[in-house]
Amino acid sequence: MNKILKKIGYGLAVLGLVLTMGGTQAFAAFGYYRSITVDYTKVPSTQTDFPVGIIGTYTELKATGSGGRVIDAQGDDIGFYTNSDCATGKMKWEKVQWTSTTGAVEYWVKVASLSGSVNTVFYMCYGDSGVTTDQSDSANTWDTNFRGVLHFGDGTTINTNDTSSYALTGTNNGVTATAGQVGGAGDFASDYINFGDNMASSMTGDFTLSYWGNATNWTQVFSKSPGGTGIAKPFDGYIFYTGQQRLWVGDGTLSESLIESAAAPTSTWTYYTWKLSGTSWTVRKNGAADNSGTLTIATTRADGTENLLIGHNNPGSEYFAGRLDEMRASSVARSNDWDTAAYNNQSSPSTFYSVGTETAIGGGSAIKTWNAIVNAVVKVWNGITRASVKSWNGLQ
Ligand SMILES: [Ca+2]
Ligand SMILES: [Ca+2]
Repeated sequence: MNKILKKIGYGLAVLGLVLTMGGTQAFAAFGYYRSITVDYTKVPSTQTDFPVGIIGTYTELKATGSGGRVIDAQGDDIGFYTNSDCATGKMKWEKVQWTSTTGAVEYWVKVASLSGSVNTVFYMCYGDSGVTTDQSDSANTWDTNFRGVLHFGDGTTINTNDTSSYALTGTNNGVTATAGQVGGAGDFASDYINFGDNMASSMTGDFTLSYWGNATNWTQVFSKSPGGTGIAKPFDGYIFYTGQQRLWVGDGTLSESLIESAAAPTSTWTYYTWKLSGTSWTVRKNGAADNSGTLTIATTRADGTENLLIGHNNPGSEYFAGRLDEMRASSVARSNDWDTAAYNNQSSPSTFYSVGTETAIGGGSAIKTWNAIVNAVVKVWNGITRASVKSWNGLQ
């Protein structure tokens, strides 16, 4: 009898422990998910470690006090997972914006393999009282070939810092927040951002520069050049006299330029990509080929001691007048297919991916979780069946 009582006592202790564990797991879990399905027809070929922009307004992502599902005051209980259990397959993402009252968000989620042949699915998970700290990981969202990533803030507050793993500080000289192509943009008049003598030492070989612009005067988008008659060290985005955008590069002795095929549009959001791959250089506009050429100077560029400026030259009086958004610098030549996928994502997020209806995860029941553990653990421990445990304590 004593032995049996001891066994029951021990069993109760174990069950108590299991109950505690089960309860903890059940309450610290996401309550809901919506699937994100990227349309493969918007991705010309499979891309690796591609940052997908999740940009839109989703009412479930409002705070609970505003009628949504998000519990944490900073929206930290919103996450992205490759599995619909919202517990395994945690992805890397950057949070640029979460507006508690509207559910307007801008996230960049790193997708290990974004397929060009079948739809890619992952999950936006939300509503977890157990998550109260920031789960984003901006530095690891962008692969290390990204040497600069600028989002320009949320449209209300300007942010001129780089969010890539290199985390460069951009000193703001008058650029203000405004609405962008993607979330917020920078509003430039006689303003600029100064990154100091940075970034370009890694960009003396192949590179890719991309940005959205909406301008009345595109004169000077970026510059790392002595200005005047000095050669670009290594690049200078200065407009041609007939109104086309023009990229200069210099190898330390000589410089050379590539010019877009037609004048830059006025006051229209336009996506530009400039890249160098060996002796081939290319300008792309809105995700499609625009102009290309063969570089005749040395394929290794020179990096001078000048400051890298956005919206201005150094020294000089030329300025970009308009809005700039989502600037990226990479120390590799990104493929044309990568560029087209990025354009498709940023120009029309809602057709690049679809969002599934809300699904509740696991019913949210602590007892359900506890019973699952009982079946797996206690049954094996002492031969007690699921039925007898249920009848023993009246739980269903
Ligand atoms: Ca928090
Ligand atoms: Ca932006």
